Amino acid sequence: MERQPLLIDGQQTKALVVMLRTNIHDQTVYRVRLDELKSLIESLGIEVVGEVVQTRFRPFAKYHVGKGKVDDIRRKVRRLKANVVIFYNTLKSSQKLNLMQAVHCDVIDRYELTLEIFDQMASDTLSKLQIQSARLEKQAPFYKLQSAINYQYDRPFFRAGGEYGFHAKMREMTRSQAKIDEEIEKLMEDKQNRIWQRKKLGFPVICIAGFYNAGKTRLFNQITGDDKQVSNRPFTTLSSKYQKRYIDWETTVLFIDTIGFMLDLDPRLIESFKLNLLDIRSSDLVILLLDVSDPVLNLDMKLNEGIWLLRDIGVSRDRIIVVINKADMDKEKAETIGETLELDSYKLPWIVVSAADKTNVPELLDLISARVKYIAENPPEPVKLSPFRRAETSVNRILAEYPVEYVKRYHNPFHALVGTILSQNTTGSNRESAFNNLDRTVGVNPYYIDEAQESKIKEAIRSAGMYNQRTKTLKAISRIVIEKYDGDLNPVFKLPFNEARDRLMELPGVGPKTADVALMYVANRNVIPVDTHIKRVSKRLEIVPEKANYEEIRSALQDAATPDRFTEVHLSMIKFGQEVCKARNPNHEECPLNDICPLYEKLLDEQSRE
Ligand SMILES: Nc1nc2c(ncn2[C@@H]2O[C@H](COP(=O)(O)OP(=O)(O)OP(=O)(O)O)[C@@H](O)[C@H]2O)c(=O)[nH]1
Ligand code: SF4
Ligand SMILES: [Mg+2]
Repeated sequence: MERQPLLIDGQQTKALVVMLRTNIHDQTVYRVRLDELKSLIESLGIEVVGEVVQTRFRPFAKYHVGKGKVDDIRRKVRRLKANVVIFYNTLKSSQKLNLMQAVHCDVIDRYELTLEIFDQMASDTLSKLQIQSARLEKQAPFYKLQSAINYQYDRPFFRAGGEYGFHAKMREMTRSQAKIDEEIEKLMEDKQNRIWQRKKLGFPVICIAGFYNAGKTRLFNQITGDDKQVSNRPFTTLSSKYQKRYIDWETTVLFIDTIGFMLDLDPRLIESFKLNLLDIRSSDLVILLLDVSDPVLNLDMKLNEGIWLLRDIGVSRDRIIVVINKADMDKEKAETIGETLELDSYKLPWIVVSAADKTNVPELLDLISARVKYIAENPPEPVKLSPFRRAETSVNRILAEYPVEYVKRYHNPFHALVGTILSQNTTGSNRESAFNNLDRTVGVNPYYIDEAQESKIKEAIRSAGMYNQRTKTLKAISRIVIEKYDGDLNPVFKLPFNEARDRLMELPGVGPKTADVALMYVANRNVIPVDTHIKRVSKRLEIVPEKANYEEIRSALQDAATPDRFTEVHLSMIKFGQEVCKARNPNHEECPLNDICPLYEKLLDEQSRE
């Protein structure tokens, strides 16, 4: 399908591309990257009218490129009648704004361009929401800056419109961002559960991954008999597709077709599309698909970047099969490509196929079947360390080293709430004795607590500390539970997870942790509640950034474990935090995670410098 040209103010969009080449010795690779950018731009129907490349090992603060280059860009924009400047490099909001003022036209970077392509290709709700969220996140600082200097520039990328009321726009953006993130959260949970359900079926999962346009979907269709959309436009597939296929009497596998990679993949895109990447990570085997018709230099870069990307996502080398596709397009090159790329030296199984005329497709299936059997007998070591995998490695080790036997503590929702409220900032045994006293002398029931004298409750829960405040909270909760829920919280616990959580958090003294703990214990909901130990451990191990909030920690940990182990993760991490990674005097030397702990590494560094 031909792309209709994109229009700005009724004129066809003409782009000037700009790159700051930071490796002064690089004479060829930057060309491949720039050409890829151009073909991405052209896929949107935009004409590329010229390019500007500057070589400098570090970007300039004001415009990313130097002032002289900016003059050059402005002159070229005027002469070539360009109406958008597209940077290969990622721009800061201030740089984008300075550039727009200096060159008098729209300026975007490759990240925004990719989001524009994704936006046009997205057909399912989750992809659309993920793109909207990524866009808003990128635009917010820009609008803030624009608003701050009261500069009225009325044309965000490709969307001409009337005057922008910046403050109204900011408010609207913040509101929609929160709403979108909430919807994504719901869909993510759904999808994660489906991944887990699929795993439980027990079929080996084979994911077809690789760069956009390599022919992943065409191969997927060829193998499974499906009819998913294939096209030569980049990123035709944004959300994963699944299909079972019988290979031989011993092997039935589930194939997954996924989102394509691009060179220099921006980590923010990885973050936005982490659910698709979860599909890749949770697969037993990953096909890294390449297109033989690409120039050899591109193929070589894609092969190496592909292996690294898979490693970052968490796929060990033993799980990778390299498949070179489109053999029908250049048979001669296809025959020698193994040698040209020195594929044997990678020590990965590889094969050349054609999804179009089925060349070697049966052989590929045989290879898959053999690898599935091999991996079943020789399960590969999990990938050692990468930022993407830190969470998973840490969680797995903590689970292995600090097992906790799960004893279902509460069966009754109200008991769970009261127990959790009593447990805040106190030890397990103090909580237990306060709870038992309360049950014996008053009764852990909203009606009894509502009627009881405050002094009686205080006396009963004294051992947990903060008894004045806690008594008030328990009384207030009991009243609401009686008035709003006729004394019975059971129906609330049967609501969909997010709704149940919202209802519980409306109760006084109930924050996300208390709600999550209650939902986990009573309703067996798949959630990892984050307490103070888990928060500390997650930050020290850099599973999350220092400023991460409750939701970010919960989400990072839940991504790192399968839902059947969420409760264990919660309990084991607390045990690890209490026994080893303590708030004061953590036992770094004895810690089984010290080889992957950034905090420990920093401490050792400091010691060696002293
Ligand atoms: N000649 C030839 N063309 C192929 C072959 N496999 C795929 N193609 C073509 O390559 C283009 C991209 O194919 P897709 O299957 O959509 O590629 P993809 O990897 O799924 O791409 P994205 O979903 O965008 O990441 C289409 O025009 C296909 O018809 C092949 O074996 N031979
Ligand atoms: S090395 Fe120290 S800081 Fe790091 S996880 Fe272990 S105990 Fe905690
Ligand atoms: Mg596809």
